Amino acid sequence: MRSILILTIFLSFLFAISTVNAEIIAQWSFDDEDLLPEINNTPTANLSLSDNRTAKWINGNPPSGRALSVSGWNIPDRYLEISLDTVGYEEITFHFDAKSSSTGPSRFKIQYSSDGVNFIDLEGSDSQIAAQFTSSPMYHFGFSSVQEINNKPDVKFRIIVPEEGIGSSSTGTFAFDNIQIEGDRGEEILDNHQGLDVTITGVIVFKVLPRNLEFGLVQPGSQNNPALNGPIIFDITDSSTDVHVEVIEVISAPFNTGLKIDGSPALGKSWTISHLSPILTAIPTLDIPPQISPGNKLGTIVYTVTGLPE
Ligand SMILES: [Ca+2]
Repeated sequence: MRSILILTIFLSFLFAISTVNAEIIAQWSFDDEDLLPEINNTPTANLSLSDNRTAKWINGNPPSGRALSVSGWNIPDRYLEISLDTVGYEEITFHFDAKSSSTGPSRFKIQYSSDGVNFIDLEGSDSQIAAQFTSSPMYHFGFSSVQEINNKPDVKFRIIVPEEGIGSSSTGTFAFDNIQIEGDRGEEILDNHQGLDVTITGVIVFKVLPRNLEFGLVQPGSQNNPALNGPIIFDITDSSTDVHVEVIEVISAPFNTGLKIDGSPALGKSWTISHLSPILTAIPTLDIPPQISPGNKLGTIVYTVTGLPE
């Protein structure tokens, strides 16, 4: 007797994403009397001064260390500039300590660039400059509403003195210490609970293992993350017919676009398993889109399992 048996099977993947606390992307303490960052978690963090002005060094905050002191703020739109790579980071914050001398600048504002070329004033960043260092950080600016600087290779920040804030003398100074840029690095845990053991009218016995397929920690933007305890094992031992298995649907991000099996998109993958050679393995991997939002997510793969006519 010829028969076609169809079973739709739902395998649920539990996808957990947890966001860790802010971490330092780059930090400058100036205690070594240079412009190099003490902490640099990007390939490119750099600090420079506009208009070929030179760095000098004074007592820092605290005074046991050093601080950067710069003169020449009697001309508008001069700035200190930081460039860095924010790939992998979001919720960026920028903080520092600053003070000015009596003939130095009185006000600054913050500008940012998401492409390293075009600069925009950070809304609400116009600030009066203190006369002395106080408890750190003295100035704090958040960019949670400025998504375009997240996850970019060439982001720049400027502490710029506008015309209304310039100093009265070229010898007046603007001093900086403890410049720090932080961001959240989304970390993701993928955990798949799949367990199946189905017998269909005594003809097909179909198992999928492992019960818990884990992808471990994966980063936004990463590709081909392997399942740590893969592969997927299809087992039709004790079946009396060959079986055709096909992925007909992959539901919810990032699985719908990111799940691959044996190197190609999971959707549409199919296998014919002989009952004479009843175990077949397949390698699952997962791509994570760069902008995947943190949070717990649940995805589903829908298979059809068909007994082929004898
Ligand atoms: Ca310092």
